[in-house]
Amino acid sequence: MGPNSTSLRKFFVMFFIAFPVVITVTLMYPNSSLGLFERFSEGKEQRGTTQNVGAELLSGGPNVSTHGFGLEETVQNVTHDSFGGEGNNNSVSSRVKELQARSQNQNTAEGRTKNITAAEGLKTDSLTSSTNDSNPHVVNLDDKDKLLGGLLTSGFDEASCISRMQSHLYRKASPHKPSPYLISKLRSYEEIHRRCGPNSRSYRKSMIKIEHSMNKGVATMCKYLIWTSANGLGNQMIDLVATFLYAILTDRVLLLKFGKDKHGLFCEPFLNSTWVLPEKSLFWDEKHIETYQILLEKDKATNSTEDLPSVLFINLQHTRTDPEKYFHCDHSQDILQKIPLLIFQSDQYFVPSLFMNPFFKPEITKMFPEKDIVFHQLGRYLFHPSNEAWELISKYYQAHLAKADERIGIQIRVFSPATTPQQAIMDLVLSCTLKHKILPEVDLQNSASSGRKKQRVKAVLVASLHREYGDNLRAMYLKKQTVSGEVIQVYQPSHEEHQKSCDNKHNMKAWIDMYLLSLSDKLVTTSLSTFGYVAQGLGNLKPWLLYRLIDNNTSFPSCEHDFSSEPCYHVPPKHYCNGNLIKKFVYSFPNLRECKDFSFGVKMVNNST
Ligand SMILES: *[C@@H]1O[C@H](CO)[C@@H](O)[C@H](O)[C@H]1NC(C)=O
Ligand SMILES: *[C@@H]1O[C@H](CO)[C@@H](O)[C@H](O)[C@H]1NC(C)=O
Ligand SMILES: *[C@@H]1O[C@H](CO)[C@@H](O)[C@H](O)[C@H]1NC(C)=O
Ligand SMILES: *[C@@H]1O[C@H](CO)[C@@H](O)[C@H](O)[C@H]1NC(C)=O
Ligand SMILES: *[C@@H]1O[C@H](CO)[C@@H](O)[C@H](O)[C@H]1NC(C)=O
Ligand SMILES: *[C@@H]1O[C@H](CO)[C@@H](O)[C@H](O)[C@H]1NC(C)=O
Ligand SMILES: *[C@@H]1O[C@H](CO)[C@@H](O)[C@H](O)[C@H]1NC(C)=O
Ligand SMILES: *[C@@H]1O[C@H](CO)[C@@H](O)[C@H](O)[C@H]1NC(C)=O
Ligand SMILES: CC(=O)N[C@H]1CO[C@H](CO)[C@@H](O)[C@@H]1O
Repeated sequence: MGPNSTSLRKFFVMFFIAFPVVITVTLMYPNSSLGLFERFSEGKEQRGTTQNVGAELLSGGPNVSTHGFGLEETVQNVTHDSFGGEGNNNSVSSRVKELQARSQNQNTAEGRTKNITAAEGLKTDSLTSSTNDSNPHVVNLDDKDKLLGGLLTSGFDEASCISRMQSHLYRKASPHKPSPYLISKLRSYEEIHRRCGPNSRSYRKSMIKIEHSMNKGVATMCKYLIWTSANGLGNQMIDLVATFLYAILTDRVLLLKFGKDKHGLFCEPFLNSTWVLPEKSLFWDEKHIETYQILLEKDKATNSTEDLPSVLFINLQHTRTDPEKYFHCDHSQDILQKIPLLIFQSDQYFVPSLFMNPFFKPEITKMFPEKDIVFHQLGRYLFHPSNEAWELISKYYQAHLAKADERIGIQIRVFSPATTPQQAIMDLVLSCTLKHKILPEVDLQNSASSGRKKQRVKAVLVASLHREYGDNLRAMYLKKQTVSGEVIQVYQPSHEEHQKSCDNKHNMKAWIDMYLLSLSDKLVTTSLSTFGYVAQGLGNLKPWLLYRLIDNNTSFPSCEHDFSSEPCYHVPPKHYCNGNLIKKFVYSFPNLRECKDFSFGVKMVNNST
């Protein structure tokens, strides 16, 4: 263990004293937005949902005109548009055509060589108002950058997903190149998905076979993995990456049960196909489907894998009391491999459990020679903001963040608002950011003035359900100068007061917040928050993890710097495959390490030291 292990241990002693309190509080206030793992509670108040999100997003700081692209309008008028629907003459597709025409104009007018910085190049108007063909702001269309070093494939209709081609203009180039093996696995996955995915003949044939032999085994041309959602959007996204890795490892076609709450958030990631489970599929309904747990029991009792079902439901959710799932074990994987259709429900980043499997481990190692960037690679491969989301993200970025010298993301999640005074959280945030020089101290002698000429600007993006945190921080830096002479600008794109699930607009806001946070230079997140995990993973950022405050006791380090950008797997297996208890993960699995924000959790690291 590292030199900091003593202070770390203290940190966790505190944490686990606090732990039972969290659970008690969760039981006491089931309807507030508490919960151990980002459990999104259904907001009782629906007030916020009827507002025009676009306008709200763009009003984070100084007034910014919205160019009439409110989210309200776009979300309503998007059905399957961003999932590859065609021939839809609605406002979105016509706008996309317009954009396509413009981007072609730009390409021919400007050539492909000039430089662009996000700050200068993509002015707010470049996407929305009439584009000037002799515009000096140029898009660098080097394919290598655009395709993230080969991670993405070419051939997409660029206008259908503008973010896919523009994200590299907003994000620092990743120092982590995808390995040739990962690239080849992705290309062959795409091939399988095209061949076996919805609308293909193989899909129809295989599905008919499966549907007609639900409870008895059958061999099919193609195998499938259906993802179902659980918990909030952050949990869903980390789980989706893990599920996708499992699909690649097992040559299964990944299909998503995307409810209305997720329509219009993401582009299609797989060329010439869709990842959404067709509406007509029988498997939207999980009733009468055999479960993995029952299969395990049967297997134990009879020792035979003779009568396997052709559809199996597997729950890998985060319950700590469930019997061991043995999902990481060869024996289980041998059985699962024979079942043509698996339905997954999880809310966990279970990549480390795949790595614990001796068959998957060498594959994963070959795909990811750097083991701590699995999410960074697969997350950037899978998650591209839809055109509607991208419009809001890129405009917000250009209006507020692009011109700053440094961008700081602060994600504040209050797990137990009922017992945690706001001031205590504010103190925690300040203590962390000041101590680690993420933000400067205010100069108590001098009040704010614009004396100096060229001051360094730090833009702070606050993501929280509660607007007070952004407001307080902004007020603090408005009144006084900073000792460093830096100018601190504070923005908070959205605040919802309550977390909601099954709410499209709420998810859109959350996705925009996560994406904007991922564009930061430095990131401060709340321990255990999967929302933060997504941002850090996409952005290749090692976050400062705020202590997860549940009262106003501040006798612990306010935050710690994480050692990687990988999400934490909160509930790893507790047993070896022979049934013995795993006492110390790090000894048995040298490439796994305890998470800083949750000592029961693990994540992959490059080397075992
Ligand atoms: C910002 O907008 C508000 C109302 O939308 C208005 O009262 C205020 O004067 C505007 N401020 C600036 C600087 O334009
Ligand atoms: C879309 O609109 C164009 C003209 O605006 C029309 O020619 C075309 O048939 C329409 N397509 C659909 C699918 O409605
Ligand atoms: C692009 O801009 C960056 C930053 O200003 C600079 O370092 C780089 O050399 C420029 N590249 C070209 C091709 O001009
Ligand atoms: C286009 O850009 C040129 C050069 O910057 C400028 O002279 C012209 O007025 C611009 N036209 C429009 C419509 O913005
Ligand atoms: C994808 O579809 C387009 C249009 O049908 C086609 O031209 C292209 O070859 C396809 N790409 C692949 C890799 O199948
Ligand atoms: C199951 O198989 C193993 C080895 O194949 C054997 O040792 C064990 O006795 C069997 N158990 C049952 C219940 O048949
Ligand atoms: C927090 O501290 C204040 C004053 O120190 C105290 O009045 C309050 O009860 C404390 N709240 C909690 C939840 O411990
Ligand atoms: C804060 O927590 C520590 C460790 O549990 C405890 O020793 C201390 O008394 C607590 N302080 C307050 C004010 O509750
Ligand atoms: C811009 C646009 O097309 N808006 C339409 C969105 O859809 C509603 C009905 O669902 C229409 O009333 C709007 O005109």
